[in-house]
Amino acid sequence: MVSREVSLKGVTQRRPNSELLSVSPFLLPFPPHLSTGNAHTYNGLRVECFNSLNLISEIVSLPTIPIMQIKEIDRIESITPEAFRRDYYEPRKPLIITGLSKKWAASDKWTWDYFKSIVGDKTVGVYNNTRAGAKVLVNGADDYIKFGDYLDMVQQGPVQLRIFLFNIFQHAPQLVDDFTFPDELIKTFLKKYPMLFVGGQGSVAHMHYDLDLSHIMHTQFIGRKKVLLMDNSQSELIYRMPCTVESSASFVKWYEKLETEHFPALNYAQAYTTTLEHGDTMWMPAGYWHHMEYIDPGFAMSLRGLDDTIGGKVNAVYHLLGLRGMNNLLIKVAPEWWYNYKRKVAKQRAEKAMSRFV
Ligand SMILES: O=C(O)CCC(=O)C(=O)O
Repeated sequence: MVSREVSLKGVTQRRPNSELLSVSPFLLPFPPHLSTGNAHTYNGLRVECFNSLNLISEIVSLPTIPIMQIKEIDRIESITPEAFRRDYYEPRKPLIITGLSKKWAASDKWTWDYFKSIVGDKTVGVYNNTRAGAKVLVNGADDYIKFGDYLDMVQQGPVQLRIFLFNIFQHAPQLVDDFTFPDELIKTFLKKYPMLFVGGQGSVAHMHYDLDLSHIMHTQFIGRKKVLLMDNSQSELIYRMPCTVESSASFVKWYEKLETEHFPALNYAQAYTTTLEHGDTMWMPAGYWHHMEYIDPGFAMSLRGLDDTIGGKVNAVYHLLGLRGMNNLLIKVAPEWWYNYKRKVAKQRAEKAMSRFV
């Protein structure tokens, strides 16, 4: 276990590195923008340098300012359906199941070369890292290229291009024999819609939640991906823009610096994090916000399950038909006005939500 010595309120302890991120936000009174350049690293230095600020704040009685609470997502090798339902599904809490995909043929069989050999000639939409501007329609691709050419490109070096919601299984139905739906955990899987996500090193899926509000089992096959998740109840604190599933704040490299100068309500939000690695399956409850950064080139598959509550289903229909339609219509007819209006309303709502804490 990799660990470092950390010094908190005069007490020095040795703590595993894996704990430092989850420990530090609860203990530190200062938000990231008051930090030194070493804050938001994973190496424990952040804890140490804030310790002196803690001490100063105690001596001169500075007010305590919260910072975003970020916890590591629970990890488990396997779980019974009863425990999953009780501890994760019902409370809507994310989980990483490390053993679920181990018995799948896909675990070893799905490689870059294998995908290229079976669907390399199909044309796919690719998405760059630029966040949607005033005139960009929801889910509009930035370019179209052959899947095989894209796979060659991402293996050669950092490429900030992603493939998003690719139904590779329509082109190569034999792939569905390489895995099994974990029906014992979720009973409502949409079996026709397993989806592939691919990204080059450095590519980013910006903070959003999924329009269809489905529960997701997201299995990472190749490469590591850094994830930040938040329950939908955090929407106002993270500047959700009206008629969208997007935040007006950027979370790019959030682990180095959060944009709290411009988006102070982020300090009051609660989040979960992990780094997904080969074989990890992440359970992400319906409506969860997610932001993902590709540390390495990699790919993952999402299995989607309908929310089994009536409210969830109605909300999904509203999101897919009403909300997306309205957003796209306003992007077409009044792009600049709508772009600014969405941001203004997100800010007003965040300030109101933040005022409940202060
Ligand atoms: O892994 C990715 O590229 C994005 C995943 C995602 O947004 C999703 O599963 O909804």
